Amino acid sequence: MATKPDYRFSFGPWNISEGADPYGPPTRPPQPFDWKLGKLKELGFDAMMFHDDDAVPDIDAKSPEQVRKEAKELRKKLDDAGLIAEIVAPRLWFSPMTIDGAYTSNDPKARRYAIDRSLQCVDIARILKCDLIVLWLAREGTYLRESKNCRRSLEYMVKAIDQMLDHDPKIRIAVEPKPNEPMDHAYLPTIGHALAVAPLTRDPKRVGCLVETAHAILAGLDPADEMEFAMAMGKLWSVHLNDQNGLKFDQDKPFGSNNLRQAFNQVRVLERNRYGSRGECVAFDVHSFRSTKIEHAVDHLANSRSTFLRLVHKVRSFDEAAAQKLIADRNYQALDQMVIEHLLGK
Ligand code: XLS
Ligand code: MG
Repeated sequence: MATKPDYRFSFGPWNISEGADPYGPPTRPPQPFDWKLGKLKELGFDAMMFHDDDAVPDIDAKSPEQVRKEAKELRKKLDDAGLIAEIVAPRLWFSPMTIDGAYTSNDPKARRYAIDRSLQCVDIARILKCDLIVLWLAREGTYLRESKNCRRSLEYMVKAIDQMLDHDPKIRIAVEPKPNEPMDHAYLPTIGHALAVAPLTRDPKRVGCLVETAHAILAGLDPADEMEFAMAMGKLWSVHLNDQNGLKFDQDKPFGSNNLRQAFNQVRVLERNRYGSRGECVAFDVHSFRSTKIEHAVDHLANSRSTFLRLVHKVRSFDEAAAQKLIADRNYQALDQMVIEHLLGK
């Protein structure tokens, strides 16, 4: 059997957070970027994910020259640490310009702002030697059904993606769908929607997707199936592994925290499709529980990675031949128990 890829791991600066929620203030002091980078290295991760304003804080207040200068300084910092930038994502949901949406806002000035900022994000990615832009389309949806038009919104999103593709012939775009929150309904809620956009763009082979576990669960879908559907099309360019306990606020729990069997099945599809062998990273989009003390502020990241690696071992030691026999005999009762026993271990 061919050797399976070793995995490269990443997380973003926002994954070391301060514990604030809509009902209460932070519970941990903020940590500077260099501290986070140091922890990433210390924990044995290989790459960092960035929003444009993680790379260049306060980006809207800076001149294009200043933005480029700071991006170059960051690149040096990453080079010196032997780390890479996995993705860069335009944070289009924070600005007062995007209150009513970014690419799909009803205000043409807001749409222009969103596109300009996205093109600048592509420039930053190029400086960071990164060719993957992630689009979490947080505000591309509606609070009120009658306020927007789905067909027109789709055209706006395609137009925005086309401009990014034009701006840099090497850049690839991975859409990260989420069905709701902050919007009532998002225009690209699932992987099927995200991938249906690709052929509408001017370079479909450069448009793919990123599956986040919690987002698939919030859409009522199975994250492993979402991942394998995308991989069947050669379109899964990153994953945000985490966990989510049913249909409630976005929890970003540690990987495997809520449903170990669902986590096992995600690792299983990644393994059998040789995810990672084309340079894809395994990213954890996880957050600490609000109750976490500062001395444990990165444990959720270390734990997610460790659970992932344990599950890789579980996948590789699963008796596939025995499973196939049970499948041929339609004995799913025994197959079910076999999976449970395997996860429980000796
Ligand atoms: C949403 C994330 C978000 C994207 C990248 O799940 O936390 O930041 O992953 O933009
Ligand atoms: Mg995410």
